[in-house]
Amino acid sequence: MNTNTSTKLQELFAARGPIKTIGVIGMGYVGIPAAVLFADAPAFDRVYGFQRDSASSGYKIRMLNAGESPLKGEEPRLEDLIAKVVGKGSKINGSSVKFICTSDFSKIAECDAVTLAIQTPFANPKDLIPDFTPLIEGIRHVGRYMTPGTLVVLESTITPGTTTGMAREILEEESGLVAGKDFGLAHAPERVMVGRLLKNIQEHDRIVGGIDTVSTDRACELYGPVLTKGALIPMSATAAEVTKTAENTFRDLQIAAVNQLALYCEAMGINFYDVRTGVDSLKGEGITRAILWPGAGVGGHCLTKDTYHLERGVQQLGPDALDWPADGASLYVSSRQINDFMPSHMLNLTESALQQAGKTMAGAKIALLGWAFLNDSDDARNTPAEPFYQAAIAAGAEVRVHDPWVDPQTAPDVPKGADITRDLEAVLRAADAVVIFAGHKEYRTLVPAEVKVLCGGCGHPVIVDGRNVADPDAWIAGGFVYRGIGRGDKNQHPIVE
Ligand code: SAJ
Repeated sequence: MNTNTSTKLQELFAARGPIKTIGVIGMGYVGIPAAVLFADAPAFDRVYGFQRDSASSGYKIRMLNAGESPLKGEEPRLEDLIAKVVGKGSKINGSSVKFICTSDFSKIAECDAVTLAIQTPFANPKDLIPDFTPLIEGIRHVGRYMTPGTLVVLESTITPGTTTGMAREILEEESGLVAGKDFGLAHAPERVMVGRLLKNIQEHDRIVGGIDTVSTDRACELYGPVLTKGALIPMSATAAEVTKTAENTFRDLQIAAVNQLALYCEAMGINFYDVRTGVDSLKGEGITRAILWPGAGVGGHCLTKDTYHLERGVQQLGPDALDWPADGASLYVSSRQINDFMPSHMLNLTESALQQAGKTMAGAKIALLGWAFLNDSDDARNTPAEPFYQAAIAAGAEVRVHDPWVDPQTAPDVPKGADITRDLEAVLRAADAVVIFAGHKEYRTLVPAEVKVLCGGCGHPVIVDGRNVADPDAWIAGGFVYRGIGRGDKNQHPIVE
C-alpha cells in the first residue's frame, strides 16, 4: 500500500474525528454482547444493531429494543446491560437511546465504524466449501451505504485471505470506493464463548488485523474502549484470520487427542481419569500439558468448522504453495473425524449396555439428556446430540429429549419430531436407557434410586455418561448397567441384582 493512499485514508479519519457512531451487523451470540459493550462505553455516542427482520430472527429486534435479551442460558450481566443501554444516552436525532436495533440498513451511512458478526458455516466441509451467503449479504449492505472514511471490521471467523480478497472486492464493487484509500478494512476476530460472552470480549486480548497500518490503528481505536483486562494485539489481516482459525483448530486437536486417549483407555480396561490426573501432574517450568476433557462430541459454531477455514486458506493458494509429505493426512482434519466419531461411540456404548441388560436398540426407549452443545447454555448449534438422535431413531429406538435451557421453538438443528422438553420426569418415565450428552448441573445431582423408579423400577435400566457427571459405583450399585466415556475400568462391570 503506497504512502499517498494511506495518507489519504489517515486524512479522512482525521477529518471525521474520533469514532462516535458504530454499526454492528448480526444480532447473535457475538453481535449482541459486542454492540451493548460499545454502547456502554462513554467514548461512543450511538450504536446501531442491524438485524434482518426475518421470520426466524426478526423477534430479536423487538426484544432488544424492549431491553430484553434474546439469548437464553446463563449469561452473566448481559440482560442488565441491554436494559441499561436501551434506557440511556444523549439526544441524537431526537432519540435519547444509545443502542437501537433496526433492520434499516441505510443507517449505516451514519456510522464511523461498522462491524460484521455473521455466521460463516460450511455448506460442505468435505470439499471445504463454506456458505458465505449471509456474510456476503451483510458486506453488500455495508458497501451500499457506507461513506468515505468509514472503518469496516469483520469479526466473523473466516477463511484466511477473505478480508483482503472477497470482502475488499465486494465493498469496493458496491461502494465505488477503494479500500485503504477511501475506507479502512480490518479483521478483529471474536473470541466469545456462551456463558461468558461479555467477559470474553472485555478480558481476552483482542487480535486486530488491518489491510494496512492505518486501518489497524483505527480498529484499535474502536476496540480499546471496551477492553478491561484484554490488550490489543495488532497484526496483518491475514495473520489475524490464521490466528483465529488456528486457536480453534488447536483446541479441537487437543480435544481429539484426549478423546482418542479415552477410547484407548476403554479398550485397555482402565480409568481415563486416573491417566488424566497422572499426565496433568507433570508441572514445572516450560512444561504445559493442556490435557482437556473427553466427551460425547464437539458441537457449536466454532470448533466444528474453523479447521476447515484454515484448511481452505492453504488450499486456495494452490497445490505448490505447501511443502507437505506426499499423501500425508492433515492432522487437523483427522481431529475433526475423531471428534465427529464420538456421538457414534455413544451409540455403540448404549447398544452394548442394552445388550447386557438383555434388550436391543430396536424398540428401546431412550432418555437423551442435554441437547445444548455446552453445559448450562441454550446454544444447540451443531450439537453432537443430533447425530446420535438420528442414528438411534434409525436403529428403531424411541428417543425423548430433555434440556433445561434449549428452546425448541428457536433452537437450530432440532430434527423434525424431536420434542425437546423441560419435564425431566416425563423423559425418564419407562426409559430403558438414560444417555447424557451435556453436563448440565441438573444431571450432576440425579439419584439412581429415584431414576430407577421412573424407569419402571424393575430390570436393569442403562445409563451412558458422555460428560463424566455420574458416579459409576453409585449407578452400578443402584442396579443400572453403566457405560462412561473413558471408563474402561467400569464398562465391563457385572450387573448388581
Ligand atoms: N469440549 C470437549 N472437551 C473439552 C472442551 C470442550 O469435549 O475439554 C466440547 C464441548 O462440549 C463443546 C465443544 O467442545 O461441545 C466446544 O466447546 P468450547 O468450550 O470450545 O466452546 P466454544 O466452541 O463455544 O468456544 C470456542 C473457544 N475457543 C477456544 O477456546 C480456542 C472460544 O474461546 C471461542 O471464542 C469460540 O470457540 C468461538 O467463538 O470461536
